Amino acid sequence: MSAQDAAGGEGSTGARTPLEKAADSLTPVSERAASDYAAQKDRLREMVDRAMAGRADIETLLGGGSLRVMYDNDRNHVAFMATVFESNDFGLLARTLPWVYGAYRSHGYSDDYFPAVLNAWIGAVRRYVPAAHAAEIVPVYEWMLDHQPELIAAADVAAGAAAGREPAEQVRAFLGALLAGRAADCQEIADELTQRPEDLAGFYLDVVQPAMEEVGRLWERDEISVAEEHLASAIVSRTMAVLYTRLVHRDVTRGSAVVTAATNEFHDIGSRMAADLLEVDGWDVTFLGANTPDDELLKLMRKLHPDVLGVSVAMPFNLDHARRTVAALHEDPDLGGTRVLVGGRAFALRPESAEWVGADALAVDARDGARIAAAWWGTDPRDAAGHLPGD
Ligand code: B12
Repeated sequence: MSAQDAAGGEGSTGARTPLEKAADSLTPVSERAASDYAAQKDRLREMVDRAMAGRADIETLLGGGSLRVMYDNDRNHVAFMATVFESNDFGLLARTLPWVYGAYRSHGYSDDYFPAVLNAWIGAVRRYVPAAHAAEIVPVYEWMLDHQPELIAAADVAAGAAAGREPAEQVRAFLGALLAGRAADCQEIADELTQRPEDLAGFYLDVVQPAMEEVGRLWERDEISVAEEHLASAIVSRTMAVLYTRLVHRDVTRGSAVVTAATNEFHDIGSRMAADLLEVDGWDVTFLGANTPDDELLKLMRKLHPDVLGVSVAMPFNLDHARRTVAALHEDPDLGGTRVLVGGRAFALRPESAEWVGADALAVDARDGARIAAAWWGTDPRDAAGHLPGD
């Protein structure tokens, strides 16, 4: 199964949006222009930080938001745009921008912030990227400026669709306990729903994942704080650790896997689920958690020679890290036998990115990851609907 096949599957976000179609008009950027932009990332960001912080109207533009968060956003922006230019995937740009506009606006940023910051990026690109290559990059920023109304409308549509969803009863109960900081109640719900190792997938995918996605929507709408988001993540990690010791100790009946979040990727709950479900399914799993540096991962891979490497990417601006890891793996003759499985929110947004990263397959969720790995190993105990015995 190739990443291409998987891209058309369950995880696909469906038909192309009008913005994606509009982005077809953009001219691909040359490799040298993309690498000049990437090489100047820090300077570009510093100039934009300074230009924005120095504006007399900055408080109004940020709607009371902090400069610290704006600096983080600028760092994320330049990393993301470097990936867009390197991949020439303007569909990724068109898929991600409405989320960015929606999240910034619900955190109080004024609509005037976007043209202000985009013009600041154009100024920085003209200043630091050689003119011939700046001439390739600037039209992409101008395209964003020209599509302000469409971007704002798309952000509203996305927010409306998310607001219409009502979480299921168990998800509401788990989410309520998470946000109230009642770790013991979360554990009780988890214990009730997971009598056997086979129950883990259902609890992870049908309760924890939607609850965490709702946490994300609440944060995006500025209804909970970053601290509450951290609280929810911390309780989920503790709950999963208890379930792991109680349920995930099976004989190894398949190969070995290393599972990690990409470099700079701090979302590790999804990869942890993938690791647990592989282990339940008989794999010998080494789980590394968040933000594993590429070079250190490679060193460990050379020691372990796993059959499968699972890499998780939630943030589109970390796709290039995953790509570098996979490229380094493919260049190493000792690691020729390792197949790469990717998963995470970045690919749900843009399944085509799995191919760009160089993955052998894309998993739409953690259960799918175990199914793909089992198929690679050659013995898949699941029925035609993809369920494990007892699922
Ligand atoms: C908790 C959280 C955090 C925590 C993470 C803690 C932790 N230990 O993981 C912290 C606070 C660190 C964080 C930071 C950030 N976050 Co955050 N975060 C979330 C949140 C609320 C939940 C993530 C989660 O656990 N989801 C549940 C898991 C189970 O889902 P999943 O990751 O998709 O994994 C499933 C599948 O994708 C798959 N899978 C995933 N990986 C793999 C790997 C393999 C090998 C396989 C087989 C399968 C697989 O299996 C899983 C189960 O099915 C999401 C909301 C959301 N919709 O996910 C936002 C979210 C992802 N974050 C977001 C943002 C913006 C950020 C920050 C930039 C700012 C911030 N909020 O602080 C930083 C970026 C940090 C970085 N460099 O990575 C945005 C991203 C928007 C976008 N453009 O895509 C989101 C969507 C919130 C939102 N609605 O706006 N975040």
